[in-house]
Amino acid sequence: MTGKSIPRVGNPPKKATKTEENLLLSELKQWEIIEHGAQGNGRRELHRIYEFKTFEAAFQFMSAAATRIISAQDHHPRWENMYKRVEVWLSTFDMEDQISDRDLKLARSLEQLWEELGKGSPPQDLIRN
Ligand code: HBI
Repeated sequence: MTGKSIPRVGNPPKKATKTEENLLLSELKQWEIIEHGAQGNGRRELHRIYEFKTFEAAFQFMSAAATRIISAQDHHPRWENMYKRVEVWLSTFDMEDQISDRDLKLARSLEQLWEELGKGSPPQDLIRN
């Protein structure tokens, strides 16, 4: 590694406004905002749990998200896969773990991918031995 920081793709992140956050929550009903820290000045994250019919469907979603969305947007989720479930938390670490426009965009993109892949259905091309 040369030690140089990788230049960010696109414009620097902008802190999401309350209006922008509320619009997203009204559009994407499965998402919520988690606030850490007592006085509300701690980390804030968008949060969503995806439930799939099979592990393969869950893994296909993560793989497709990684190659089609996350790398292209240069914005990375904190996510956990447990069997048929993928739990996602989005915040911007370049902005002390606040919610930015990048998080809003990624949430919308993940939701679109969820729809495209059949809302949890198993992958079509899976051949069970
Ligand atoms: N992903 N969630 C998140 N937050 C960031 O601040 C962030 C990222 N992916 C890439 C990125 N920042 C780049 O700015 C740095 O890797 C250089």
